Amino acid sequence: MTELNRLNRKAVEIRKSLLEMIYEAGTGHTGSSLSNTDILVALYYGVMKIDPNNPNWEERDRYIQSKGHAVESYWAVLADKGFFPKEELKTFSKYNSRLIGHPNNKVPGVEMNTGALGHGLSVSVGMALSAKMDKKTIRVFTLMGDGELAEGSVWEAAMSAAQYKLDNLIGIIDRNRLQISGTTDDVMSNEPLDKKWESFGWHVIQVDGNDVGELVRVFNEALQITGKLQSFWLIRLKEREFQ
Ligand SMILES: Cc1ncc(C[n+]2csc(CCOP(=O)(O)OP(=O)(O)O)c2C)c(N)n1
Ligand SMILES: [Mg+2]
Repeated sequence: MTELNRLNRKAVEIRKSLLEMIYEAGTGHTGSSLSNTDILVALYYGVMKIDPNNPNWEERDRYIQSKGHAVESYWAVLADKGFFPKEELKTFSKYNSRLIGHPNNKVPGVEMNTGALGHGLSVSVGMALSAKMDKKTIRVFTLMGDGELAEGSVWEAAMSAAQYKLDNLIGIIDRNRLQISGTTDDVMSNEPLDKKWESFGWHVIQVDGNDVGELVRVFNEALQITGKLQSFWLIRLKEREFQ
């Protein structure tokens, strides 16, 4: 099996696993989790430096899921990587389970409690800055929703990332054009999205967020760029038609 087939197959397994969890629990964020499954697979199976046997390994890359509600794909990936037993996925959203409806750092592998949108990028800026100060090669990956960008704190963080020249921080936007109460265009349009980020000093790249192979390629390409003020990457879905 080629590497690409392996990753695509993994994405199907993760989707199956998260749908089973949601069915079993009778609750969950189905669309949001399916939306970022390929991004998670690319990061965890093709890009990030992590060690499930040593979740607190100091040199590990950091992943912050700022769009915390999409937790089911996250739990499925962490279990599959071996951060905790897969069997535990059956307890999702049940009484006394640590696999609650949003990421929390009682679960090995989770760096930050998220769910209240708009905070992930700020904390990521702090992590990336401290890695730089400690001269460590840690990379920080932050996944945001496009509806989440209505939170003003995201833009403060975007500005400070440029101020501190954080070329070890990669911001990812899951550009599915939907948020909880409608389309992003109707609720809080953020167009022109690429130009906004560019004007904040970020290097923007657009990629099909459901193409695992492309995602791995683009992440690795982004990571080659160091020492430049504008080595910031924004990943978003190519424009798609929604019926
Ligand atoms: C501060 C805050 N306000 C409101 C919510 C409620 N909420 C949960 S999901 C969501 C929509 C998120 O949309 P988006 O960021 O586009 O995520 P995705 O489409 O990937 O699910 C909202 C508003 C929240 N979690 N946090
Ligand atoms: Mg969205």
